[in-house]
Amino acid sequence: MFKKILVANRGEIAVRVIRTAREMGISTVAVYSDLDRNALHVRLADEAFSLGGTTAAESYLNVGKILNAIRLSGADAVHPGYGFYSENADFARAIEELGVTFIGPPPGAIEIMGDKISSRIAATKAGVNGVPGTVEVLKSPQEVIDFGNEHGWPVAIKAAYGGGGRGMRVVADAQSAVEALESAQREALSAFGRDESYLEKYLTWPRHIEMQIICDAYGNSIWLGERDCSCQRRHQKLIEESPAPGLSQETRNAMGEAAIRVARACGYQNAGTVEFLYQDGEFYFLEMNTRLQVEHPVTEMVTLLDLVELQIKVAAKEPLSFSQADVKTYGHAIECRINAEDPSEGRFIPSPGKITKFATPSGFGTRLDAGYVVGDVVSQYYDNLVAKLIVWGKDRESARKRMLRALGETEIAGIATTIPAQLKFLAHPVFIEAGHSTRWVEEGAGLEDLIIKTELKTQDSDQDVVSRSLLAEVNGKRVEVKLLIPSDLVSSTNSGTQSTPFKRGTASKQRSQTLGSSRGGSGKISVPMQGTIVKILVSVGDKVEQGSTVCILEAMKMENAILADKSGEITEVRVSPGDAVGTGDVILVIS
Ligand code: MV4
Repeated sequence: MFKKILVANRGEIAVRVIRTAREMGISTVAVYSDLDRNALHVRLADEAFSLGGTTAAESYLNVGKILNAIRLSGADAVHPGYGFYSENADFARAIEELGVTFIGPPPGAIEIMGDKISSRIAATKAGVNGVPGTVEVLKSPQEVIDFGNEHGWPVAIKAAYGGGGRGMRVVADAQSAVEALESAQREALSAFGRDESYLEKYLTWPRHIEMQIICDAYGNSIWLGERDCSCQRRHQKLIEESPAPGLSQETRNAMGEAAIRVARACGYQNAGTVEFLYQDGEFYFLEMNTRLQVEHPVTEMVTLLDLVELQIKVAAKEPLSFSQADVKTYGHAIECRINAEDPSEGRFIPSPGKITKFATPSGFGTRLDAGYVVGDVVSQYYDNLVAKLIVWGKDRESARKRMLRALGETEIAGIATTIPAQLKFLAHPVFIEAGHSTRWVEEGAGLEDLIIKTELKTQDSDQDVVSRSLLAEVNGKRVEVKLLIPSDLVSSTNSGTQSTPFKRGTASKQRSQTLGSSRGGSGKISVPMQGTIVKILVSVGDKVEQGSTVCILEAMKMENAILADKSGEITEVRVSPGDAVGTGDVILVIS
């Protein structure tokens, strides 16, 4: 078994992995960016290494720095969590070259499943049907038209190297084919650096059901039941549950066996998830996620298995200690992803900031996997997942009521969260009957009249720290120690000395956010949230139409289009790409 695991991630998933490692008697190593110097995952780990930097690219995604931390720490295994390095075959190979185990699948399996065309071919070879479609790279829009005429419209154009719906276009008819293909390829190229695309028949009201699997190094492959993730918005899941409501045991068994065949077809090891679309009683292979997923706890709650423990054991070449027949599920589990987003009017606007209050739920069947505690700052530079609330109940209705109760106990202040939307979904007749599909949140959940009145402290009201260098002798060895001291401590006890202020986050400003203020038609275009300007699409002198996109703002890994609130001429542009902006800042003016 491993002696020391380095967790190459942050937030709740790093915390999740550290907890199980500790229970197994394995020592843990955290890594952290400058902003996460005192984050929960750092506090919980046995040791921690600074990566420096602020953005994910400067810190967690800096391969050189991570590899250095692995070497310095002496870790014998690395857990990637999800996101970041979890589906990066080159990273997996690079650490194996250091003689360190990657707690995840073989790099070759990551590669087969990372390319959606090759994963469709692998599934087909294994006798598992994907959605009817093609397995060749699209060459011309005429192929889209021919496919639609033969199999019926609408048709989905998908990026072979895509994910999360990016590079995907739904084509309603032959007339739209040319433009749809161009825009799908443009998006895929800018997001993934390559634009190979293929076709599928587009299913109009599917549910998203995925099957958890675990495979060891000796050919034992076991499925652990499914999760229904149909309650999502723009490919961001909001509520997941297991089992999938209304799925027959016969279909579940068939889906489990199909998932195992897909896994075997790519030589899979470790934990993985095979995604299916389910419509009219039929399921179709969609893609395979070669990582531990955010929503894995719902499977843990109904199977009583610790998936991280299983991941660590199979990565250490232990055989699975149970068989398919031993896997039983009990009751029903539901997870809500508590994101730092304001769901008012169904818009889910990122809401970074300092958590000034965090009353956590507890009680029977109630689990909270959080990456933050009160006083922590949710930064605009990382994803917006604050915590996951998972409940277990003897059946779906008990779990649903328990989730309503537990969400009701949860009080978070300083940032807006998705909780008000989740309370609405869970109480909605369509959700209660499990009549929802992947389009429900956007089209039928009725969030238009949801207004959250919160006085938000909209900036990282993070304290400054001052840096002090001290000399120390450790066992006679001279070492220079850098102390990072909260500036309020320094000024009250030791004012007047020289200090170097380090600003963490952007300047502190407090302003209440008026959502939708840019719709007033004043021509003073302000940003609705803290973020970074990615692109400005207009220059002084340009004429714009009301509703056209003038600027792209990135916040919490999401790109947000800022629209012109009236037609007119651009008279001022106050920002440039790369600028950090705060809520309410006026970025350009239309006269
Ligand atoms: C589809 C589909 C309907 N028909 N493919 C979206 C992201 C990517 N993982 C695949 N996605 C979809 N592919 C066909 N042929 C509908 C979706 C889809 C979806 C899938 C899973 C979860 C949420 C979704 C939300 C919208 C669309």
